[in-house]
Amino acid sequence: MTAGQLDCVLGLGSNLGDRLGFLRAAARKLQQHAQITAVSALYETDPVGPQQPDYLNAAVRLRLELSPGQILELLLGIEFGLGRERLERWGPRTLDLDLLHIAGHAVEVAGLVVPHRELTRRAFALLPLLDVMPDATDPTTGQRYVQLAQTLDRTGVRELVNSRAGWLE
Ligand code: A4P
Ligand code: MG
Repeated sequence: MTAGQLDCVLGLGSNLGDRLGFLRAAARKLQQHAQITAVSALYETDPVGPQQPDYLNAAVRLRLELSPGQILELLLGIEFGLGRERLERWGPRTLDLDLLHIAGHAVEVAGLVVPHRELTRRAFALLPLLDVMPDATDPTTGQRYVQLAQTLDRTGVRELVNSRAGWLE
């Protein structure tokens, strides 16, 4: 890592259409702007929120030279480009990209809160994050996420067999 680079984890989710295709397309677009240093397994997950189809969730770890605000803009641009329509809170979507965590940084600026507010309450976000950054800690409290994950309800979060090896390739 050089000065100015951020070590981030993004959460990816899709529950409409070709779910894996959307996750792959999003990761490829991210690769145009950043180096992906790790990719999680794929998880089939029961929806949290209104009734809707199951999600496919994953996480990628990125090293990039943008400010947090610029990262959010990049994510929103990719979501928009891949057909995301904003209809209801926590509702179904072709693609959801969340900035889950930035190593060593807590951020609260206009429209952006990192770590993601729901991260430690959601197994569908925290388990993929731990695949790509096993030693991640809360930047404010120093608490290890792996420890928080031990008491998290994992019901409805199913790791897909053999999905760690290269769904992105
Ligand atoms: N925003 C603030 N902080 C962040 C951040 N760290 N990362 C702002 C990304 N965005 C952040 O988010 C709304 C706004 O939050 C963004 O425009 C950004 O300015 P959104 O995802 O576009 O809106 P939303 O979906 O209506 O609400 P919300 O609360 O963000 O939804 P979530 O939390 O993204 O949850 N169930 C399963 N099993 N798997 C899922 O992936 N995802 C959701 C969506 C619901 N249920 C799910 C899943
Ligand atoms: Mg979101």
